[in-house]
Amino acid sequence: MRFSVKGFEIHSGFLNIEAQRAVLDAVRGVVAKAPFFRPNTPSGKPMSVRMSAAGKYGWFSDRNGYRYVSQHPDGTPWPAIPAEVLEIWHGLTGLERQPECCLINYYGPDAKLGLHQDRDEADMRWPVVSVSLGDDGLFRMGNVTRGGKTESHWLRSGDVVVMGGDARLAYHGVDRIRAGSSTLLPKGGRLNLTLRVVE
Ligand code: MD6
Ligand code: FE
Repeated sequence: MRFSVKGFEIHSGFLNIEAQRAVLDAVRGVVAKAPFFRPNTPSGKPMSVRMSAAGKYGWFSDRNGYRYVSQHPDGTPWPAIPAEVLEIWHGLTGLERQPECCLINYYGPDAKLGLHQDRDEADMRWPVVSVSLGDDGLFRMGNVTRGGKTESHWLRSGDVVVMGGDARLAYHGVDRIRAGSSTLLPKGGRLNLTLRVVE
């Protein structure tokens, strides 16, 4: 089922359980080489979400601000974006252009992600595609400027969101997860992959 909330295109149940497991296995392969870390916000507080990445660039944050970097904090290049994940990008966007970053976010039971814009990329005409696995996450969608009305939707395992067009610079965030709502991840929690063209 596909519908739109404030310009965010939500593909509910896009990945069936087998496809979710295949993507999860691929993500495990990435995280084995590029372990999760907790970035600090520019103000110096550790984020509650754990992060890793695949592709030419990963996303990073510390006292020097938010930015894309070509290496994991341990100094090694990021692993390649798995084919299973690229397939989702191409299947939904129809683009020939490949994403250069697959950011991997892991939410434990108490993790959340404040309202933000994705604006560290060079060209906002490219969409961002986001894949949810594991526990449900309450996704809040707002406007291209801070403030105003927001709408929330529970993203479930296998849901894919395309943020493009007028929604590309819309504020969004994850208020909370519903711990224990999915059995996909044996230890629970929520994984979110976001695919972006960076350059
Ligand atoms: C998340 N997602 O769902 C966080 N960004 O865990 C994002 O921040 C996001 O879902 C850009 C486009 C789609 C998203
Ligand atoms: Fe985002």
